[in-house]
This record gives sequence, structure tokens and C-alpha cells, in this order.
Amino acid sequence: MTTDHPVRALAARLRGARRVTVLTGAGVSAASGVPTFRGPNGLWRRYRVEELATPQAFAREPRLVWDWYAWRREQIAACRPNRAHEVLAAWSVRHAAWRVITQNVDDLHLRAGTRELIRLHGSIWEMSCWAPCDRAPRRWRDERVPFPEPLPRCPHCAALARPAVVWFGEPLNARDLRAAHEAAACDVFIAAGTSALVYPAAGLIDAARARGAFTVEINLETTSASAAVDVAIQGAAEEVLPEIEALL
Ligand code: BV8
Ligand code: ZN
Repeated sequence: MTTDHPVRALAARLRGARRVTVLTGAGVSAASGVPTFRGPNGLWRRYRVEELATPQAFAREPRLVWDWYAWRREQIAACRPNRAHEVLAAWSVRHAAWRVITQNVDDLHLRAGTRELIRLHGSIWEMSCWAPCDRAPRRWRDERVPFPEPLPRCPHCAALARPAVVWFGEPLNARDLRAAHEAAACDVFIAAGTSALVYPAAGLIDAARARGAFTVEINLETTSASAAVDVAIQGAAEEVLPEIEALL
């Protein structure tokens, strides 16, 4: 349960803020049933990162990596946006200068109607050509669950298709990263549902503080960012965000 005071203080600060940016991680999708990465039943618990979310793993064992992503797609296909996604989407519609930056690849922010969403790690619902060929678009949407074939192919050159997500060791899209850093120049920066372990996304918290933002964390537990933010609110994003919204 959240203590009342920090939530009220944050709501008061948001009422006067022109620019607000929220960085989300797997914790905001947990209430929708999407497994987190490092929590008690986290995805990485059962798999080792280097086994799955790297280009080397895909080159070595594309079938194993696609089995994992196909399983995650099936999990996520049954999930709906929760109250955390809905509040953030409402903020992005009501305030032109309020932004959501997400590390999540489940597209639940999109499905909730979030405007100007900045997706740092891509989408599990999009593909790109593994070759890559120059005839395929940089990425295309493919929401088939389950896949008709175990190894999806590029429709333009028949090479393997890959999930259009950013794997460990791969650079983030320069345009997305630039948009995220521009959004870090804000009055209030909220890190919600992230363990703040993955860079460069986690570095946005420091970037926001360096630009004078009031920084906030909303998380069930203490993370590596908790000591660095101005206010760490211990609570569930799907409870705290609606509480704040009710005070705006
Ligand atoms: C890059 C897509 C360079 C794939 C993902 C050593 C030190 C520092 C950095 C590095 C290092 N060694 C390597 C690096 C770089 C590496 C990195 O940061 N590694 C970490 C692990 C140390 N980063 C990279 O490789 C990045 N690329 O640096 O490239 C480069 C430059 C030029 C040229 C070549 C290369 C790429 C990183 C992107 C990796 N891809 N995802 C996929 O999803 O399959 S990251 C993956 O982790 C997900 O996107 C996830 O979102 C992200 C972060 O995890 P979280 O979202 O925070 O989720 P987590 O489970 O960890 O935490 C959930 C939190 O929610 C918990 O705190 C929990 O308490 C809380 N919670 C739970 N329920 C709730 C809740 N909170 C509130 N309410 C609730 N209800
Ligand atoms: Zn191709």
C-alpha cells in the first residue's frame, strides 16, 4: 500500500508541470499478466540472457530463440492494458508535452492509446529481415499467433525474419534514443516498474536529473535508482498511477 503523502506531493507537482516524462519497464505490464524479466517468476529466471536475447544466440540457434519469442507472443496476446497503461495514455492525450518512454516490447502502451510513445527496445509484434535485405522495410508488423511456421521468413528475400526488438549488445535506434533524451528535459521524470539495470534506458534517470527534473520512482521494491531519485514511492504502478490521476 502506498503512503499517502508522497502521492499527494507528486500530484501537486504534476498539476504545475509543463513537461512530464514517464519511463516504464516490465513492472507496468505485470498486472496485465506479462511476466517481468527479473521478478520472482521473471523470464530470465528460467533462461540465461546470453542464451536468448542476443544476435549471437539467434545466429547460433534461431529455432530456440524463436520458440521463446513465440511463447512470449502467445502469453502477451492474452493480456490487456491495465490501469497503469490507461492512466499514462490519458496523460499523453491530455498534455501535448507529457511523454511515455517504454523499454517494454509488448505494445500494451500502444493498445491503451498512448500518443507519441517512445519505444526504446522495439516490439515483439514486429519483425525485420535477418539478412538484412534492402527490399524489406526496416520493420513490419506480424501479429500471427501461433506462427504458421516455426521459423518466420522475410517476405522479400526468404531469409530468416527476426523479432524487431533490440537485443543485448545491439545499439538502440538513434532516432528513438534522441527522442528519449529530448523527453528527459522535463519538469518531472517518473521511472515506473523498472529495475533500472538495462542501459542506456536506465541512464535516462540521471539525464533527467542533470537537466533539472524532479525525479520519482514508482516500484514495488528498492532498485539501483531508488537512492538517486528525489522521491521513491513504494507501490504497484497500477494502483499508484490511478491514485495520482484521481488527484490531478
Ligand atoms: C547497448 C528487448 C551498445 C528484448 C531488452 C555492463 C554495465 C552496463 C551496461 C552493460 C554492461 N554490459 C552490457 C551492457 C549493455 C547492456 C546492458 O545494459 N546490460 C545490463 C543487463 C547490464 N545494454 C545493451 O546491450 C543495450 N545496447 O548497450 O548497445 C552498442 C552501441 C553501439 C553499437 C553496438 C552496441 C541494449 C539493451 C536492450 C536489451 N533488450 N529487451 C526482449 O525483450 O526480448 S532489455 C529487457 O530488460 C526488456 O526490454 C526490459 O524492459 C528491460 C529492463 O528490464 P525491466 O523492464 O526493468 O524489467 P525487470 O523485470 O528487470 O524489472 C521489473 C521491475 O518492475 C522490478 O523492479 C519490479 O520490482 C517492478 N515491478 C514488478 N511489478 C510491479 C513493479 N513495479 C510497479 N508496479 C508493479 N505492479
Ligand atoms: Zn529480406
